[in-house]
Amino acid sequence: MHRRHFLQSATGSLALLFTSPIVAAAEVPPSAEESAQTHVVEMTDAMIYDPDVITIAPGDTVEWITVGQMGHSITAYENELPDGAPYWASGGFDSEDDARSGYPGGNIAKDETYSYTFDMEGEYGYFCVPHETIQMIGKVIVSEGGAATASSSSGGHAAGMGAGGDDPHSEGEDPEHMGVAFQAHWVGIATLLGIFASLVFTFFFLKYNETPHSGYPKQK
Ligand SMILES: [Cu+2]
Repeated sequence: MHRRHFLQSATGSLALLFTSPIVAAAEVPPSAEESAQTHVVEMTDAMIYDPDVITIAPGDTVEWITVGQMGHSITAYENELPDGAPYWASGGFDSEDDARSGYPGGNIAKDETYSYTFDMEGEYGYFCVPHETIQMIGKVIVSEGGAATASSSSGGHAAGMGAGGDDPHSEGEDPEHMGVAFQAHWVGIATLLGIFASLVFTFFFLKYNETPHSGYPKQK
């Protein structure tokens, strides 16, 4: 390879190394918003709520969507409501008994959704009327330090992880909510790589007046 061509392509790579971190940094959103959020729980043909335990902040909404062929209900356990919280269930039933006997009222068919906004803190156990016997059961945890508002406090984060422990998609583990954009790691790595590459180039230029593999003898 001719030395000039090698240098041109090498310079191009270097330029890429230096500009890509800048682009990545520019795309980082300014800050995570603190407003009410909507959290999606999928109801699948494996007959589970995914995630089955979700931690949210007061005022947040949970939206259940049936992603499989089979229909499901979202039905609150009457004895698993915070004190004073109203009964809730897909189909708008006023009690667990009504919801059980009223099914398939409240059935959420394929691609349909049911949404409910939780204002009061506490734990809300719920189940699927047709699949309760095979443990299609879920829980919504409403907590001021919940995953959605997971502040800078590591305590809140740990609580979120504990509550939703087996759920890798829980918002509590989203680093954006801790004020650190995920790309930051790559910005740092790319910058270090760029610095290192330019040092290597400088070294070989100063020592040999050549790049290491250009194949041109220096002296006549
Ligand atoms: Cu079900």
